[in-house]
Amino acid sequence: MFHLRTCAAKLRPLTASQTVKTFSQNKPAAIRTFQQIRCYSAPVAAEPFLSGTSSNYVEEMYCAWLENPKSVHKSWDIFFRNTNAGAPPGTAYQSPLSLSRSSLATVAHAQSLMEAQPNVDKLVEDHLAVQSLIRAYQIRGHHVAQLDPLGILDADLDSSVPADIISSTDKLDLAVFKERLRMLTVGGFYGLDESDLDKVFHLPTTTFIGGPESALPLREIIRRLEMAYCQHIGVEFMFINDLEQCQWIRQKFETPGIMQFTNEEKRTLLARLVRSTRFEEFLQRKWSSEKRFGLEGCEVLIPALKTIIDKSSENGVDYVIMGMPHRGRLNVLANVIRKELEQIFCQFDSKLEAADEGSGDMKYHLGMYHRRINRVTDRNITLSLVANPSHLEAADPVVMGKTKAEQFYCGDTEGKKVMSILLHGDAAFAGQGIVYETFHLSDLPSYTTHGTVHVVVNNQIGFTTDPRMARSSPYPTDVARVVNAPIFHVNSDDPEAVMYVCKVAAEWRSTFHKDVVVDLVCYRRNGHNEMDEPMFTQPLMYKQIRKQKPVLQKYAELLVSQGVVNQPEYEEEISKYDKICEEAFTRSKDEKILHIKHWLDSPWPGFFTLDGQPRSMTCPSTGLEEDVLTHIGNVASSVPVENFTIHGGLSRILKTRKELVTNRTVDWALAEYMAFGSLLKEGIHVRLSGQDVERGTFSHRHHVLHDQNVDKRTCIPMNHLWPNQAPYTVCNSSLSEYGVLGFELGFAMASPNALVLWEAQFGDFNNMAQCIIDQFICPGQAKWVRQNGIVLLLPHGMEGMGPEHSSARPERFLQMCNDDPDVLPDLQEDNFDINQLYDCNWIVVNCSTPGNFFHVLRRQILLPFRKPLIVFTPKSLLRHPEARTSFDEMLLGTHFQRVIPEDGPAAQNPDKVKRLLFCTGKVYYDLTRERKARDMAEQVAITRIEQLSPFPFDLLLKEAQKYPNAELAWCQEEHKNQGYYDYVKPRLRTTIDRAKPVWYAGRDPAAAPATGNKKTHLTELQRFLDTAFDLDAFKKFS
Ligand SMILES: Cc1ncc(C[n+]2csc(CCOP(=O)(O)OP(=O)(O)O)c2C)c(N)n1
Repeated sequence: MFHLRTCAAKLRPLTASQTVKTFSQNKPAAIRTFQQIRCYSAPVAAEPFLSGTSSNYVEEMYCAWLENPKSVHKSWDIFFRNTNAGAPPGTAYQSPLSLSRSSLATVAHAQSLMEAQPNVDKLVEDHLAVQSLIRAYQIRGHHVAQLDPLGILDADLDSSVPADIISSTDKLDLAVFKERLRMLTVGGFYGLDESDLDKVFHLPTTTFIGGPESALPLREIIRRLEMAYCQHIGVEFMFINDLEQCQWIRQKFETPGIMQFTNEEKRTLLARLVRSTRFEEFLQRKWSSEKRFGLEGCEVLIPALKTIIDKSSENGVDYVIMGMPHRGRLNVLANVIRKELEQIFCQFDSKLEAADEGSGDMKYHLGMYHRRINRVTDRNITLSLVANPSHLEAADPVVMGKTKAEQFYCGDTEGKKVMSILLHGDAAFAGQGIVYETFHLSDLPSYTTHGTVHVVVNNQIGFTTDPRMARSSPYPTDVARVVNAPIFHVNSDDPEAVMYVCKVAAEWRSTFHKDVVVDLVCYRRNGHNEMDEPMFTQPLMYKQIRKQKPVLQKYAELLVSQGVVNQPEYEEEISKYDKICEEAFTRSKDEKILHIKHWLDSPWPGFFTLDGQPRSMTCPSTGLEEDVLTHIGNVASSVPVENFTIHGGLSRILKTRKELVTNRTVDWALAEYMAFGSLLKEGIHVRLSGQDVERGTFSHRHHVLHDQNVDKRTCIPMNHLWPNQAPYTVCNSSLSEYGVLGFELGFAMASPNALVLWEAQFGDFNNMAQCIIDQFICPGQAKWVRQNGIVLLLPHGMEGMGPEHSSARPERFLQMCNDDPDVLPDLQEDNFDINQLYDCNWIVVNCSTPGNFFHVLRRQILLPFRKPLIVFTPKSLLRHPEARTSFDEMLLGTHFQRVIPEDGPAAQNPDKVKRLLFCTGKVYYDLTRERKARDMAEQVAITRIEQLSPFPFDLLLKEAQKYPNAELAWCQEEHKNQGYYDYVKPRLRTTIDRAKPVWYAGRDPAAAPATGNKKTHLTELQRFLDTAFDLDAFKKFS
């Protein structure tokens, strides 16, 4: 009644024609509008038979009548006409004089029953009861669907049958069924009588169970609902708040006889099951003591994925990017992606050596990329399986990011050509928060991939843990409900039901471009891996599993009994595939060496030589012509569109920028602008993503201007730089570090010709994305031979803001660098600096000037290879008057400075220098201020290490040698057990062959990154500055 009351209060009664007009005018926005106009005239609302539950039913009738008065029963037509004409409550209903809509005998029977019905209340109530019953099945039918192939577990962890569903869990037991019906009918839930079972009821427009019929006897209604919702498919969709989408799903599952397969399709399905099953059996025969995380118990996964791919290919998709965990990975590689079997088999040969770098345990983690013809559609299709760590679900956002990039670079703005499929285990899908974070990216404009098909291998166990101990939600898939994704649970021992839901899932994606979940409820025939004993922990389940006939055998028997195949044909199919495996096995023995580069998920054709080497080992100047700098500066300080009103505060910021450009200098924001803008000119796509990056957390960037007078009107000046420039993407992200960094990493995988940056709101939040950093960014190339040039911008610095916003944890990034602290490399080597970069696992910098920041960003793209770049970015330096760079240091011929040497009076008379302080980043400005205050410019030299890793041994050796009489000290503002000290000290000692000590000036060790007390912060700062400039400070230790 809520709708009725509120709408009736708000709206005056409309005539039928008025209302119809309103409805049809609103048609294009049908779904939302539908709900908005869901209102009756006041007299209807006052009808005595309208109660809470009846209102939905009558609303629906009313809406149908508005669209087409003939679509509803004559009695309703008269009723609505009368109420709209102002008939007083209780008088609008008239028994129909003639009911001529259907020629069906059943309907005629129903009509005669209706006409004979003296009591209109009873008529409405009975219809409402039937309506409620239908809705109950649509909402809760999946709870009683027969989903578990073992028949011992309830997929929703609940053995009870919802109170408003007539089915019993044991449908064969007629007595139970009758009892339940009796409870729900006679004086029970629905108020129907058992005799009503043969009465015919008009079907509402929200069901398709009637097929061509608009009315059915109750008994048949129940039977059809049972068929649609309570067999081997459980459809969860009624939470979707879009009527069109709900109708679409109802139509797909309720329409009688819709689940039909041709004999050809059945034979293809059988052949695919043969491959899936026999592949695992082959591996088991050949390597019985190897772990392979086999698919036994969910062999149907292979035909399921192939069906999704076939259907998507039919709908225009030509590139599918997949992510998956361990379970069945080899089978997917072999039978879905079609990796050569010998390449897979030779992974089991522990004696084979790898031709290239890459760590072990590869066969469950390596990726793959393969272009081929889809045999069903005869269209080209590219399949890519993204390499992943064992951290379950971590690859989800990476797959999404790569998919988005591939869509972006081929101009596929609606996801019609490129799509992603993500596979999950049930325990991981329910347990890992990254699943939720990834779902939340699915509908954001700069992150959407226009629908992912999720397939859950729901073997109802996680290693040894029972689902009842592993999740609090009924299904492992409930997380998908937050984005209104329909969820199709299906019993995996019914291959045809599986194929059907996979077809529907693929159609859903290509129709609505939204996520969808297929939950393959299955079992795991062996232990977690083949070496594992499952009976320790799941004895009864595994007793049942031992009795379970493999799905291939069951399906083959079914098809033989149906005459679709005969036994010899089936056996022939098996021996054909076994032979393929055997031959590949023989060939695999000829493989002498493993080529991990054959397992790349994202090859970059053209970027490397054919051998996979960089095309050169040099890096050109990262400087620019002056007119380019000036042009970018002018655009950055203007509003490049007409009639666009910006905020007054922003006008002042742009004015200051303009002054900087006039004075040929840049601050931090302008330096970034110059780097991005110039790369765009060179055809390099730039994408900056992260929380509030558009404006910049510290309000310094302002890459998106907002018209102060027109809602949502924005302008991105960076996209107005040059006529044929590459596009610039800047996007505020969802509040997820794990998800968004993973996404950007995936985006950066797709092409080497893009600068992809992720900025943390504050650097310390990078720990929320630790898994992406530890498992992908740091070791990605070493594990998977895959380069990636992602840039992490991590605001860092001790500004007295307390422990929560100070440290981006440089110590962690530095601790994971692969250079040896104790070995001095060959400094005479040609291109020493580039070689060092090529060998490192990532580059870590802390720039002290905007100009150097500009150079390092440009170098990232001008290098002939790709490495992740970690940049500790400043906060106070963004506005520091001394943190400025002249155009002169950014012109052609200039480079990124790995080290900025002292260039003041100390450098003029180096012999007189008593102390050489090494530092990095913003503390430099504190040090120079203090040195000036103490008038020690001749005694103390200060050298900045801008590139921390790879460590600039060569340049620092020169610096150390330049000041022969100076003590060496490392100065940092971070606590001693944090920051850079532990990384820098041994390397500096190696640089000078341990000839001198390297002293420390900085904060004491501490548990927290910073004090929460501003005064203590300043006291600590002063204390370490005192140490840095007290030339006797270290005497007591020497
Ligand atoms: C993030 C993470 N935590 C723990 C593990 C260890 N682990 C490997 S498989 C597994 C069970 C996974 O169960 P499920 O997701 O249901 O997949 P299944 O193995 O049953 O296919 C666990 C806990 C892991 N790989 N990743």
